[in-house]
Amino acid sequence: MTMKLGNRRYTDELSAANDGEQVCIAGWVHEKRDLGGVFFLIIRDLKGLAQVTLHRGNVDAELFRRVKRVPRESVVAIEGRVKSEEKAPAGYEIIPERMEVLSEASPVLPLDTTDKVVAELDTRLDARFMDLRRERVKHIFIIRSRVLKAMRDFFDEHGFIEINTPKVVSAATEGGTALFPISYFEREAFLNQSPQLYKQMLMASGFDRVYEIAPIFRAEEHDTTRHLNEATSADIEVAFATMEDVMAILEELIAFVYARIADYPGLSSLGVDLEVPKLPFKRITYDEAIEMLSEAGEHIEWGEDLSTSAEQMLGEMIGEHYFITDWPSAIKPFYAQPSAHRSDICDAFDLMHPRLELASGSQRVHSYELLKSKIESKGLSADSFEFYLEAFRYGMPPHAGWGLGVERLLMSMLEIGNIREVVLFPRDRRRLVP
Ligand code: AMO
Repeated sequence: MTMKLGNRRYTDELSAANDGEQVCIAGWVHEKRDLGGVFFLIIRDLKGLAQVTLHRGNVDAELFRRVKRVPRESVVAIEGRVKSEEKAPAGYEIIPERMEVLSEASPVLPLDTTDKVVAELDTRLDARFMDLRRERVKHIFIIRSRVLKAMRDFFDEHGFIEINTPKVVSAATEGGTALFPISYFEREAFLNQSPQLYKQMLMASGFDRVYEIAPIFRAEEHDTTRHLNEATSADIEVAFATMEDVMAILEELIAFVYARIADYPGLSSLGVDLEVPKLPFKRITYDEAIEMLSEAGEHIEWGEDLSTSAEQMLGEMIGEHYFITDWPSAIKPFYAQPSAHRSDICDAFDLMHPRLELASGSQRVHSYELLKSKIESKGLSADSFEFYLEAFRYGMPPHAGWGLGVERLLMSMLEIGNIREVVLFPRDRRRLVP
C-alpha cells in the first residue's frame, strides 16, 4: 500500500467548495456506470457516496481499464482532484489520478447493497456484514448506538450507578419463560433471564439507584416477530421508591430518548418522522383493560394474561403509549408486591406502545417472610433462592424497578415490524450463526 490512508477524507467532508483540491477517499465500490465516453465509479464510505468520474481520453488508459474492471464492493482508495459539478448528487465529483485496490471483492455478491434487488430477511441476516453496508440498515444501528448513549446519559443525570451482574446463574427469575441450561464444571447452570435478583440484592447495598443494559436469555420456543432468545434489556432498580416513582422515570426516559433521536438526519432514510410523546402517559388498570376489551367484543377471563391480539386491540383504542397497572398476582412474578387494598392484585405495571409491550416492572416485596412464602407459593424452591433471600434479612429498603426491552423500544420508535431488524446478529429458534 502506498497511499496515505490516514489523510483520507470522508465523502461528506467534501463539497463543491473544495474545487481543485487534491484529496484521497477510501471505501467500497458501490456502483459502476458505463456511459460510453464517461465512466462513473460510485464510492461509498460511512458518511455517504462520492462520484468518481473518468472521461475516456482524459485519464490514463491503464487507470481507466483498472477502474472498469474492479468488482463491485471491492475496497479501494482513490487519489484525485475535486471538481465542482452541479449534476453530481453531492455537487462535486472526483477526477481520479490513482486508484489502489485494497481488497478485491469476489464477483458474485450475496446481496445487492444498492437496494435495487430486495432480498428476504433470512438472506440478509446470513450475509449480515454486507446487509449492514445498506444505507437504511446502517442508520438503524447508528440510532441503536445513540439510543443506548441517550439512556446512559439519562441515567447518569438522574443519579444512577451502572452495574454489571452475572449472566451465568443458578436460578430462574421470570416464571413462565424457560431457561437455557449450560454446563458449568460439575454443576448445571443457566443463562440469566433477567438481572432481577441481582439488581434487587443491590438495594440492600445502599446503592439506591442502579441500572444495567445487558443481554437477557430466554429459551422461548416460539418464533415471533417480537421475541428473541437473546435480547437486550435496560433494567433499573430504585430504593425508597414506589411503583409510581419508577413509572415516572420510565416515561421520562422514553421522552428523553425520543427527543435525542428526533433530529437525527438518517431517520428520513427510514421514512420515520419521530414525534416526542407527551407526558404523562395514560394509565389504565388491568380491570379497566379487560372491561374495554369486553366492550369491543374480546372476552378475557379475569386473571388471564392479555393475548397479542388483545394488546393490539387496546393499542388501537388508546393510540399512544400507556401503562397497564394493578395486575392479578397470579400472572406476575413472585417479587411483585401485593396491593395494599386488594389481595388478589399486585403493584405491577406494563408499559405498552400501541403495537407491543415495551417494559414491565413493579413495586417489590421487601419483607423476607412474604418473599419466601411467595417464592414457595409459585411452586419454586426457597433453597435455590437462598442467596437472594439473604439480602432481605439484614435491612432491605422498600424498592421498585423495571426492565425495558431495548429492541422493542427501537422497533416501536422506528416503525419496524420484525425485531431481528434491530439486532446485529439475532438469536432466534433457528438462528445461531452468524
Ligand atoms: P419481562 O419479562 O416483562 O420483565 O421483560 C422486560 C422486557 O424485556 C423485553 N423482553 C424481550 N424482548 C425480546 N425478546 C424477548 N424474548 C423478551 N423478553 C422480554 C420486553 C419486556 O417488556 N424482571 C422483569 C423486569 C422488572 O420487573 O424489573 C422482567 O424481566 O420488552
